[in-house]
Amino acid sequence: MMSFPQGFLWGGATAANQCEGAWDVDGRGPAESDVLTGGSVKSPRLVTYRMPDGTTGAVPKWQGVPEGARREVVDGYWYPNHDAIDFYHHYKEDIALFAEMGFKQYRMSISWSRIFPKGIEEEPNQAGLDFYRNVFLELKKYDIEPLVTMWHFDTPLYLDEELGGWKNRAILPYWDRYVRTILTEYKGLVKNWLTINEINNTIQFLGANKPASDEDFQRAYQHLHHQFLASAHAVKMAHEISDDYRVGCMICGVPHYPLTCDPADVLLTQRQMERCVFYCGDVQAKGKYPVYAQRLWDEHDVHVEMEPEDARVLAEGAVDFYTFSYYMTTCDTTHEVTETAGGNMSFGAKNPYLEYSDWGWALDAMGLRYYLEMVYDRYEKPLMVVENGLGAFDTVEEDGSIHDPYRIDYMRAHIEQMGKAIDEGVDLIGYTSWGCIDVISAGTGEMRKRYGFIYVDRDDEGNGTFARSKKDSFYWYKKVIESNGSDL
Ligand code: P53
Repeated sequence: MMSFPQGFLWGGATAANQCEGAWDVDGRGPAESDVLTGGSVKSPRLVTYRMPDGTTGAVPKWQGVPEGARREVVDGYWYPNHDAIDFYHHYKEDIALFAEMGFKQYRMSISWSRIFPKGIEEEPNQAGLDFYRNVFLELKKYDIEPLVTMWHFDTPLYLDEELGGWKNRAILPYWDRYVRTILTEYKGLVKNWLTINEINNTIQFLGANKPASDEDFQRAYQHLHHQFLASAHAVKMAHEISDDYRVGCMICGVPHYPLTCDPADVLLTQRQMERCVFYCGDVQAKGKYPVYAQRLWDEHDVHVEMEPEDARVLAEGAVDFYTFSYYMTTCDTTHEVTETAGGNMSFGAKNPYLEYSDWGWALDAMGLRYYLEMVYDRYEKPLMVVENGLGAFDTVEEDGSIHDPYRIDYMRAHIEQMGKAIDEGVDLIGYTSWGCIDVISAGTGEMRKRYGFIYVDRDDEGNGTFARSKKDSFYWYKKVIESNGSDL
């Protein structure tokens, strides 16, 4: 029998840049997510820019803009995050729907540039602070615990352009000011925080779209070192500011499997896990670089610049709990790859034992149990699954109903596997499915890649009323929460 503990934190997750919209409202400054166009599984999202001579252009996100270009919002492109699903003006209605499903926890993020529009201001933007205070007060009405991500793919564009973002250690004082501000401001309203969303994406996806040079690796590992410090600072400040605060890391949990039992494939897989997944979680959960880090750096002649005090800072900034997103698994091989997964953000060889989503993501519920047991053995810290779900096309019937048995099947299978991991002793304390209300896809910028229990009337051309409606999965998830995971 599945045994979710009393007080298990059932809920859903979103991110500011993918749901709020109101990108230039009430003093908010542009973020890096605001210069991204819409895309699809076949055509990548572009980042738009302006050259010194005034001409404009766009390149795939992973390619990097030309020398001398400044990323900017320019005419003639579609920026889906600008309006997103307009949560900024619908949060009361949306939170009421979350409460109707019985949410115990709602994972959301704060948009840094709503609080510090450029990132460099001395004083925060009051309207931005007020917005999140109102959201937290609304959640409190229904006893929904917020789980708040400090950074979810949305560095203020100004900081990114002027300083080079996370590549530059000089970002840290600005980060510290932002984090101290929100930790002070929301004391008493929030208990659980996450620092950097899917921190390992910087290294796990490096080289996936185009071959990476040693300089690319140098930049990626340096960027991560600064994010590790930022995360450690946040943990330390949180503990100083309130005894109620707990801070977690957030890892993109894509387990790697060897495609064959050739020992060379097994060794390759272990090394891929180290680079893509464990490297970040180890530093954040154990408070120090793992032994294999030196090998990873040496492979690309990387020299991470560190200050003498950094080791102490990392040690003092180990997280209280470990969280991760879980969507898929991937396969590694030293042999010739005959069939690839071929999706967006899903790479490697195709697993013949698994089905794939319409976006090429491997559907693998048992992989979630594998991952939970593996990371619990490794860290022995409380775990939360803070993203999981099926991005799918939904159809609205003539009577307005939305039948999504595929989503229910996906989630049922994953929740079953979580129950089994708990039965084996894993200290799993929460589950927030991704995009509990339909949001803009991070990978493709699409609206039609939907994850929600709640449907939002909005399409990829910007048509729609933003009206919310309940899918079949809404009623199903309500029942799951009501029965604490026993009625699936
Ligand atoms: P979308 C890649 C692989 C796995 C998860 O993704 C990823 C990514 C980056 O796109 O992102 C996380 O919207 C991320 C969310 C995102 C969600 O997964 O591409 O934390 O912001 O929306 C789902 O389908």
